[in-house]
Amino acid sequence: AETVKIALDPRVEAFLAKGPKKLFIGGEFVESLSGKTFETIDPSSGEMITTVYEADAADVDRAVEAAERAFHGDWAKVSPSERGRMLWKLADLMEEHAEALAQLETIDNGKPVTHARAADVPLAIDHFRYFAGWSTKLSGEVINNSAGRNMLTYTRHEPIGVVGQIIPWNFPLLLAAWKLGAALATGNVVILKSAEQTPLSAIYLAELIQQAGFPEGVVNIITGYGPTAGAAITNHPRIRKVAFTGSTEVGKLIMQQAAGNLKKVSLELGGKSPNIIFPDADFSKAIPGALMGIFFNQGQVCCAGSRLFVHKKVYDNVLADMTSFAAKMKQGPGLDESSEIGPLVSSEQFERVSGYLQKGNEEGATALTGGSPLDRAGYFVPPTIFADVNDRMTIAREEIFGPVVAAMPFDDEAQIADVIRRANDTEYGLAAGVWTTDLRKAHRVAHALEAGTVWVNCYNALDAAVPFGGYKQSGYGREMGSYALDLYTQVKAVWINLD
Ligand code: TXE
Repeated sequence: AETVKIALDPRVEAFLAKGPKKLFIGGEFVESLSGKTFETIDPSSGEMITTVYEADAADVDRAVEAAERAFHGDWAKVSPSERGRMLWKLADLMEEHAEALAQLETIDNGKPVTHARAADVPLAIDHFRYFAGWSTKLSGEVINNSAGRNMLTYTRHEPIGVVGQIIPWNFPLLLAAWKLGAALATGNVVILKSAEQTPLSAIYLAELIQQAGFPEGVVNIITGYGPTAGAAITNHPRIRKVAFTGSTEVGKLIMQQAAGNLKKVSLELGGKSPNIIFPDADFSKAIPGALMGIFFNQGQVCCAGSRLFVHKKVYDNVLADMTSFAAKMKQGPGLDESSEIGPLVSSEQFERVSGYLQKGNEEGATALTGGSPLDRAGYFVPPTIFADVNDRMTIAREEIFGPVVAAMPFDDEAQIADVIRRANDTEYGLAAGVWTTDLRKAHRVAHALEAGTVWVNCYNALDAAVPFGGYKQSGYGREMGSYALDLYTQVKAVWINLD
């Protein structure tokens, strides 16, 4: 395939030229104590981009020291309004560096640069601005209690202290923003570990954090692997909270590790989200919506609409339209501005998703388009639509985390109970989609679906002001919106006897 890659932003070139990339601890860029490094790979070619220092438990200890010093020292002296200004300043700096951030995200993760420019970077900037505003709006309550008439009781919403944050590779910059925004607005200090597949944009962000004026040690960003650096965060007794986004499997490990020191835990995990198209849908919206719902970010989206339920009256037409569109999507390196879909993030993810394609074929599903990985350099799996899927097949039950949709007809006349039962027949509960022009049906289905987000006549819509998180094994807690403040504050009741 012919590709025309864009010229690299000089800031990206300069950034990549000075490797290995360092950890950001106590306001400085430092080598890991072990001196070990690892490679980060360009998924469009399989070639090394640069090397990065590998943190482990000793580096986490060092970050905890720096964070505690900041929490009890300089950060405690910063007023809420100054905190807000620093977050806003960070957003301004990100805007100045938007193109560099977008390109780095594409180089490391593989996603089309047009998407990184239109979604990842502006959403991350917005997120910091939204939470900058919350810095000055935190308050407790004064409570009239019955214990005594001359008793004054009030609550304070205080920061937790040192918080650990562990993020995955699908939206490296945006998820760093989701984690940092709420934690900093509420006055915490942070140790954030990026994913080993995609460390670069978080390190670049650390340079901007340094310029934004946060006192040293307030934000510490480390790069390294899960079982070493990640586990050192969850096991650390002086890190009082861990926020994690990643697989349900590792989410369970995080809870087990955190149980030993009872740190607070919030988890945003996997999904197998149903997307339901009723026969009265506006298909000019539903079809592109269903396609974007599964193919955006190469399907590496926790809330991807990976189980597509289409009413049997319209099933053949909807699938035919989706197939002709998917078959024409231009797939190529993310740095080619004409690419509509890029490679998967890593060789592991490529193997995992290829395994599911094979499983789908073996279990009797029919690939209307795609169905086998591409034979070319890089980790390319084509957009795949499986028809003839039933509810028990592996591809209908397990999170694939690739551009693979399992399409299933449903057959309700007036009743919607059956498709709701099937949609809810999963251990996951992150998101769901409903396409209908019947207002009553839309609300009834939205209420009945067991999911933390329900989109009606849209999909993958996200905003810093709207809570996001999972039912069932898709996680605990809600990020974004005012709900995220609860994840990073603890409530103190103060009693004053006025007698
Ligand atoms: O995720 P991991 P992986 C799902 C998706 C994907 C599968 C595997 O189905 O195919 O997970 O992806 C850190 N203690 N999602 O293996 O391992 C790790 O270093 C502490 C859904 O890449 O969960 C990284 O920073 N930390 C998801 C982060 O956890 C540990 C996004 C996520 O990696 C650790 C990504 C440990 N023992 C994958 N082990 C979503 N919800 O969006 C790993 N980590």
